[in-house]
Amino acid sequence: MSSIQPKKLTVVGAGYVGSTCAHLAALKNLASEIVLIDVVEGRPQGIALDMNQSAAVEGFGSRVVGTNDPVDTYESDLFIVTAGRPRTPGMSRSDLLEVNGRIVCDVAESIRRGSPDAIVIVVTNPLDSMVSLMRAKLGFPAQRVIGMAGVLDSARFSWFIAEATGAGVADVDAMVLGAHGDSMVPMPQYCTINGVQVADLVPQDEVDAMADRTKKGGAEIVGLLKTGSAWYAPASASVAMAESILNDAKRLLPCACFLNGQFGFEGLYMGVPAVLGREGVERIVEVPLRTEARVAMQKTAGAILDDVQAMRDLDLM
Ligand code: A3D
Repeated sequence: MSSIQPKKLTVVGAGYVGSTCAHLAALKNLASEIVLIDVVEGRPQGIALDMNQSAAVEGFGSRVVGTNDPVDTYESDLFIVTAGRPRTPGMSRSDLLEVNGRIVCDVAESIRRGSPDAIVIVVTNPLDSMVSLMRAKLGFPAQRVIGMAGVLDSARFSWFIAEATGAGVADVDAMVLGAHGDSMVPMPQYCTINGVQVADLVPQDEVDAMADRTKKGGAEIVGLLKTGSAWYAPASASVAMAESILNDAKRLLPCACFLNGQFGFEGLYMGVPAVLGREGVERIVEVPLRTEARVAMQKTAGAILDDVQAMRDLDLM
């Protein structure tokens, strides 16, 4: 087991995604103190007690603190924000804009007040607009406010590729860029199995079908669960980003980053490959895009800007 760092990680929202994030982070000894905060009284405290009792079996050294008081989150190094409603069948992520937008505004206020140097990973949907809103409310440098989506969407694509090819999923690398929604942009050109292009192993129509299933990957799970959305893979993806930041591992991961001219876009958050380290987004990597992907990135930017406009119309930002 890795040694423990004297760091404070706060997970906001002790629901399915948040509590799974806190447990995964503890299992990985990611931070000496892991704070789990929720508005529901007793829930984060109960979950924290349960998790701390699992430490005796698992042997992790992180201490989990459950709370309803934002003061307990002060001076955190990193936040993973999962507070907000998930989708139910028939809902698009954008249907959550108003209710989750108000929650993100509240959460931003306590982060700004008590942890002005923190890095913030946003998970709450609709992801691209919620991360834009978080940044606007925090006023932090953009490299310290990042959205989680690309790691999850790429992991979903990887799983479908592994299933279709029979390859071990650990050997599969996939990449999905753009918005976290129907307009996301799977990048078959960057999908490989131990360096071998998936496009060289699988007919194009099968690759297209896997890319399409990836775009609908969240809705497929919502349809099966009926009462909420996915949480295991979303939590794994969020903790992978947190791990790269807290351990300064400088992993190249697709995440929602603020673009300042990269890929030809200015002033919006979008899923792009980025190096994550102790400073947050340390570099955005402008991989070459084929014409098809360029057109898809334009379309995805349009969808993101529509949601940002909807937030302005709601007076959220
Ligand atoms: P759920 O299990 O309902 O948990 C949400 C928790 O947030 C609940 O316990 C609420 O009490 C809590 N909460 C509400 N307001 C606040 C607040 N102001 N401060 C602290 N806690 C609060 O949902 P979930 O865990 O399944 O999903 C959480 C969010 O993540 C939803 O918006 C999902 O849509 C989103 N999500 C995003 C992805 C992405 O890939 C971006 C994947 C999965 C889920």
